[in-house]
Amino acid sequence: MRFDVITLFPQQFRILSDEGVVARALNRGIAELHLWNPRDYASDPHRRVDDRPYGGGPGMVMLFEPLAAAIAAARAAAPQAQVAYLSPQGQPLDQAAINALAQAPGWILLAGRYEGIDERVLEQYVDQEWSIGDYVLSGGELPAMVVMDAIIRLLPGALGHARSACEDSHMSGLLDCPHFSRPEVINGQRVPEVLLSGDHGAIARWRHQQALGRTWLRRPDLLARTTLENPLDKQEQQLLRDFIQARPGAAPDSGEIDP
Ligand code: 9D3
Repeated sequence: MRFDVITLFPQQFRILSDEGVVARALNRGIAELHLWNPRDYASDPHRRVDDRPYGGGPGMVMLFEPLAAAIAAARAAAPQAQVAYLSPQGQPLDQAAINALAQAPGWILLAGRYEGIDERVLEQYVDQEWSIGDYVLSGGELPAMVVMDAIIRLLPGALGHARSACEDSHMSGLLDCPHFSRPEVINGQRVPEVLLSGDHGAIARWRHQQALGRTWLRRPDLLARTTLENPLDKQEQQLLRDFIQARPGAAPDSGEIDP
């Protein structure tokens, strides 16, 4: 998959290519990253990329012309790609959205700075608008990197072991179970006995029960949505009942009770 990123801060993307899963995928040719700086497309002698907003107010707005020229250059190099603008006003992404985005041949990602971009860029060039959550960041670069990381790790061959991506927390719609490694005892805290039993059936049931129980406790919203699409079978219902019964007083964090 090919990514073309429009950014005033192309150096920030070295975080992706320096080390880790994404860096390996880039080196193996599983994904490609191309960076386009609107400043290189600014036509005036001062290479301006921002100006004051019409109507007044604080902050600056990214100018139409350098952005449009950078997007046009990226489009010519990646004609199959759609343009996505990272913005707090965008569609909030979740794992289901990322899974769908991973099917595209490529994306042109527009990372904004300042207060935002001239609205006419959106009207003329942008196909999709994405947010990574309801909190305020100082630009679209980190969101672009977050989205690329989430997509690239799904691409065939990006992870060492093929199983890990689809067994992930959120892929199943449930939170992950707890994990333990050596040593068996740390400051008096023992590894749960079942994990040392060698009984693979019992271990799988315990992990599934922990995933169900932790999702019920911490993310009842997630459990409700997941079970709406894919209801718990009899065995899963029993695992969750046993988890809840083993913890007197436990209730979902939100305190939500079904009406
Ligand atoms: C504090 C400035 N805000 C005006 C009241 C508007 C604003 C403009 C630009 C807020 C944030 C940003 C920069 N953020 C992004 O470019 C961004 C973002 C985010 O801040 N949160 C979640 N997802 C995203 S995607 C891009």
